[in-house]
Amino acid sequence: MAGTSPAMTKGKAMAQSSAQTKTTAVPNDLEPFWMPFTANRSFKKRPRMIARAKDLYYYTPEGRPVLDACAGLWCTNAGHNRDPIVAAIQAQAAELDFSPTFQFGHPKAFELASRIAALAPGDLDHVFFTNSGSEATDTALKIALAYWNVKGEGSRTRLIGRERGYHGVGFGGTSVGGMVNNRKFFGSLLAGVDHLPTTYNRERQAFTKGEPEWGEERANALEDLVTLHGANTIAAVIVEPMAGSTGVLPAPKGYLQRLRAICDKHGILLIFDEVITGFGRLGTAFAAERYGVIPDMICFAKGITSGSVPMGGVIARKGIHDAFMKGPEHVVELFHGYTYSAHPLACAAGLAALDLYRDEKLFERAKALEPKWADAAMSLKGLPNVLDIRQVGLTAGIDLASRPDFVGKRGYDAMEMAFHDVGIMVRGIGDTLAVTPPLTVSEAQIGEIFDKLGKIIKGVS
Ligand code: PXG
Repeated sequence: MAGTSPAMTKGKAMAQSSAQTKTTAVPNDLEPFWMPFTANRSFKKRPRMIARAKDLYYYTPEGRPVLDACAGLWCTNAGHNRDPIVAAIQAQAAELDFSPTFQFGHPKAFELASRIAALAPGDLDHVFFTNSGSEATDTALKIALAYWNVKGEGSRTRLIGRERGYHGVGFGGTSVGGMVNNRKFFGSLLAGVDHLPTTYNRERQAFTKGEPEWGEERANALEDLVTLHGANTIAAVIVEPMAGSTGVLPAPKGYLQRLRAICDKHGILLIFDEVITGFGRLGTAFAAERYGVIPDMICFAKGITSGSVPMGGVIARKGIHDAFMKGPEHVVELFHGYTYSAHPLACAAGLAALDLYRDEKLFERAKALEPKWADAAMSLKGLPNVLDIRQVGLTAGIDLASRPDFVGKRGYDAMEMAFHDVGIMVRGIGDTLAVTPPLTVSEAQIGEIFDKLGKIIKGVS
């Protein structure tokens, strides 16, 4: 188990105390930074400022510890500022800061691609690197469209997402995404897509641990879209095996299997967006493994470097990659890529993170902790305003009743109170609280997380 050897405990204690005792100056002018996905005016009136981190803890500029129950933004799966990752980034910066991966290469890019391919299921064996999850989903959608072109089926142009899905903020990901606030201002470029219905149904599944029994048949909506549009116009379906950004919506039992079967029947590509579920979040390297379903492409990001350096990517099945490998050999096969695809610092961080996941058996650890985590999450049932609790892997979503005045206000109040008064970071997504700690979380910390959440939920009642 991570963090149990005496040497590590001592090292940890030293690192934590230096993180705690240090103080950091905060700039006077907070105005110029237009913060992403943030209520800027509220934040700047009462900032939630973070200066340092180690393992499960953030530290404010004054050195106050804040328990990170979110793994950053679902990304620091190995915990914060892990020594081997820090050392790998430092060494890489000193050795090779940048080299292009357009027409040139550096060794760690190939090494990392091999390591990721080895973790992926079935014949998903080629990795295209990006710098974020948004770029990963846009890349997968573009590969899907290009694939049908090179296969001579250029009429397959329609992309299908799902209501309450989140696939980042590029135009492709926004188009297939299913969150109204992320779409409603950006209408004109969001054409040529359709959406499956959400699988969430509170009446049928409230307070279910893990995958709900109800909802498999929601996959049949894909058959309806095939009837409406014709299979030969549909390029791909993209879904998150567990919808994270809309508050932890686990796939119903059998749903992903049924989606795979319908895609196979009609020759439609199936893309799993595993930006959150990849790298151990659900107790396996990828959620595809948990469900025994092999998609045609997997999008990843976040956990690949344990959040330390931006990186994302797409893992494609051999047949998809190979379809592009034809024509004159000096010609570029896919006109797509980013200056920083497979950036050396990200590759070094990725290799070090994968070593940690393997050496500390963190995916297995997440799996072993899941029953305890699920019980702890469900212990909040019955507290004021708790309408539903969902859980899968090391994630939990807690729906609170909205305040009568404003939707999202109770969730916002809870996040503020958590940070300022209780010393824990939780995500407020509207009135849903999402918790998803590093996979190194201890059983005692699981207890602490849900104890603190209980206090917060009572505090905002
Ligand atoms: N796909 C999925 C499934 C995601 O969760 C992205 C794509 C986009 O990744 P980038 O790296 O471009 O942000 C994400 C991102 C939240 C939250 O609290 C979730 C994400 C990002 C920010 C906040 O729900 N996921």
